[in-house]
Amino acid sequence: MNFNEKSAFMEEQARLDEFNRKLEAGEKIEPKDWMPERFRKQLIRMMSQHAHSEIVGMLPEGNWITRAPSLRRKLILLAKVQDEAGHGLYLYSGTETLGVSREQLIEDLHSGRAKYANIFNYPTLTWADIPIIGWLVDGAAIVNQTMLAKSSYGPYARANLRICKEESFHKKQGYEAVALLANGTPEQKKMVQDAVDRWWWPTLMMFGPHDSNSPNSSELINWKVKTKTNDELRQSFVDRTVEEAHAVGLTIPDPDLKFNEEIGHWDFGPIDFDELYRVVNGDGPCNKERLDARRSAWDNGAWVRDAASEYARKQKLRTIKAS
Ligand code: BYC
Repeated sequence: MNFNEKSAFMEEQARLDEFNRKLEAGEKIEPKDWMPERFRKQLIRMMSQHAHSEIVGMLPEGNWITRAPSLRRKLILLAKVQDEAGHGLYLYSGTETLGVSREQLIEDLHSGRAKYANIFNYPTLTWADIPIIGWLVDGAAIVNQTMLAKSSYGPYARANLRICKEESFHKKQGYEAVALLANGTPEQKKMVQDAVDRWWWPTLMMFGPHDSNSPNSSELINWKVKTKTNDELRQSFVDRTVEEAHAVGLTIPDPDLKFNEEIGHWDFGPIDFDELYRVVNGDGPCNKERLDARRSAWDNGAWVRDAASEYARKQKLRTIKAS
């Protein structure tokens, strides 16, 4: 090693030591801080998948805005779907701090290269699916994102903190509407139980594969991007949700569900991870419909993006002329 190589190596080592010191001390890594390339890549992967999930997640619910059963429910649903768009924007902005452009991320989604949460590839068949998404899907997201709000990457942690505040309203409105249906007419009870039966297992899949099959977890946990494992979070979701289901007289569609007195947790049956991988890799009930809807929204919105950038260009020219 010559002198230049040796000093470059020592500089790199000093940067890595500082990065590790910050993680160890519980300090956040910020966009201008040095970070290992692999850390940056892992964050881009995870944050962009999260951003895509929020945006694609607007579609199954958006589908019911015109058919909400009352003005109150329509207002709530409109506000919720709009919140999800906002979450996508915080997360795309956060991902851009890592040096990747939003256009590239959107292109990855539209070309089918990027992943997004499995759950949004299932159809919303009846009105009861909307409260169930609020209760189960947003409920699962809160468990996961409360942990991510403590993530070691500053912009991701702050985005999740804000998202969780809104998600907690989403879950509450969902559970309130679920409770109403569960205590309603026999038809309403049947409709909401059918929705629980269809959404329960895909919701458990949202937490990802078991820890023993999760290739990214240990690295993310070492870097404190994730502070809990997929299985720990899934168990915490099951424990709180089973109690909520029983409180309103709903049944969880799992014959193996049983409270384990010894460990103080609910044991549950095996998850069909083949289904998770099938859906994530493009073969779910609605993958094609979701991507088609995203692409056509992007194409139809081209004139808005053009008008906005032309306006910004003219404003800039005016400012230059005035100065
Ligand atoms: N869906 O090594 P693993 C919302 C992939 S939206 C799809 O355990 P990791 C809402 C995984 O990406 C909130 N793919 O990965 C919006 C990886 O593939 P690659 C959505 C999944 O990263 C609108 C491979 O499987 N929340 O709340 O350690 C309306 C191996 O997995 C899934 C987030 O996005 C899945 N479920 O852990 C209503 C949270 N699971 O990339 C509500 C942010 C696994 O290596 N993300 N995969 O090819 C995370 O917390 C983590 O990335 C995961 C996976 C827990 C999802």
